[in-house]
Amino acid sequence: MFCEQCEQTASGQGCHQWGACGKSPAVNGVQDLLVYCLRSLAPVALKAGELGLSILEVDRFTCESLFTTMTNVNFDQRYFANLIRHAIALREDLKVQIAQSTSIEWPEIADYQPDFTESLAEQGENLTARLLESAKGNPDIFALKLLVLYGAKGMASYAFHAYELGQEDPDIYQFCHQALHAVDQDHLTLEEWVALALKIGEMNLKAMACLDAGHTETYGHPVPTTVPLNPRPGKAILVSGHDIKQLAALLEQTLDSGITVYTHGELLPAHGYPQLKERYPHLYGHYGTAWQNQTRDFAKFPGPVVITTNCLMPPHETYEEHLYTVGPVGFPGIIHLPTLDDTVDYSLVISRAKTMEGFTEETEPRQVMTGFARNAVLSVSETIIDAVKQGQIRHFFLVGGCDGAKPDRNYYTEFVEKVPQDCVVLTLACGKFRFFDRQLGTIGGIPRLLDVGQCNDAYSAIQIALGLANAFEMDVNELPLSMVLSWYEQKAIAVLLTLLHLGIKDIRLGPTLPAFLTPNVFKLLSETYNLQPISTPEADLAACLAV
Ligand code: FS2
Ligand code: SF4
Repeated sequence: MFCEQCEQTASGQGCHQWGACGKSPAVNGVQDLLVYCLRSLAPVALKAGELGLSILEVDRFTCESLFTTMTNVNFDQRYFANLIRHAIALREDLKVQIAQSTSIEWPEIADYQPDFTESLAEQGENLTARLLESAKGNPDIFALKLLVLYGAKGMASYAFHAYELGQEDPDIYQFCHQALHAVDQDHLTLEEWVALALKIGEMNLKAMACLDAGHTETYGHPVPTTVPLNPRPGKAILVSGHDIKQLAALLEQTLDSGITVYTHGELLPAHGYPQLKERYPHLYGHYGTAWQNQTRDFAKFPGPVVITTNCLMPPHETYEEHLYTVGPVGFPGIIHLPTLDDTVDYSLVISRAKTMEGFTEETEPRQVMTGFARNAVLSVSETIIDAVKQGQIRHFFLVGGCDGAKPDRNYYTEFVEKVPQDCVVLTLACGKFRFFDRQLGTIGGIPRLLDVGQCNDAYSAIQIALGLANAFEMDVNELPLSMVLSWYEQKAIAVLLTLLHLGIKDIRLGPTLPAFLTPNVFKLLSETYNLQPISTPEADLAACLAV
């Protein structure tokens, strides 16, 4: 087994025996085989697109499939076996269609055929072993190939979410196939690989813009919203992951049921969407913190739990019988909810909630705020600009990104705690749960801690930065703004590439640097963008404020 795609990769050296995320070598093998089959589909899809054939199904399938191979999404071998079969079937069908208008000599990979009578996991492992062998001559190129592949997974996941909300861009799909096809190219130079990685950043910005449009056109622009952290007595359902459309579907199906719906993890920002707030009063509060604490949070929750996207951990026996997955998420033995007429049917979850105890007692009120997305922040940009000009706000920090179990992630908590009183912290994604309930007060009526949203809302944070730069009439790199980011999985890689594509400099990245980047590749990025690893909260704060 070989996997290096996330921050918790074993000993910073790659997972070779078993995934630190709980992924078995067998699941890793079928995931690798699926990615190989998507790579074999890519040149055929590109040709079909060139010929004007309809490939929307292939486009969507490719993005959803890539999403399933991301960290903490799906652990079910049978699910991957089905996707592998489907990838080959789609490819062969396209070839037949193409043959009707032209004759093509396909590259070897486009004729690859897995042997479904043998172990698919072993076949995937063998293909990855071949890829690793070929990398020995040039580790820097291999690092950039992985950067492109992992970045493409992140981009594909955003494109998938956007598609669910009715937003699609053929350019993103086409580029996704190009990026997958590139992994098989051995003639690209280092500079060309870097350019391709930055192109992922560019196309990921488009994918995130589509997703933002999907969210805001469907549910309205988020507004600042107070969210209770204390449960209220009554039957309860907990929804985790990022998928707001799935949350909305569950809310619709539980309307007038008397069941209270709580968000978990990255669904906290859902409370800020007007169309959800107004229509669904039973969308009440938030329960628990970041994904890596789910075994504790889910075990205590007195109702069923639905996971809509990453990050799923291997479930404990204390809650596995009332845990449910939807969409691309899966785990063997855990019920995957059926879809009827394009909508997930939550009746199993609802009936389970009715048989479980629910919350029985009032607890002391606690609350947090969310909903400071681009519209909310930029609508008060004049107040913000005045506060900066009058010296009330000295600096902005974007402290955002993923969370994880490693103790060195305490850096981010300490960093926020040490931010001086005359500075504002913008945050997003699940890393915020280390400090999201801190009472940091306000400056001239502006809260000092502003939750922009999920990791999926990185687009909103970028628009805030660009909007402020525009209002101040300066380059974004001249703003009194520092980005201190935490990464964990492949969406974070795609977002980092977007920030680099936008020319944003001086980003601090942690808690560790990606294991798959070689020192040479990182040096190249740091020389161009002054991308740097985090050091200590004190030293980094001082350096940011000295500029
Ligand atoms: Fe957090 Fe996990 Fe959001 Fe990442 S819930 S680390 O995959 O997507 O951020
Ligand atoms: Fe290891 Fe991360 Fe890959 Fe899981 S996803 S096997 S933890 S590198």
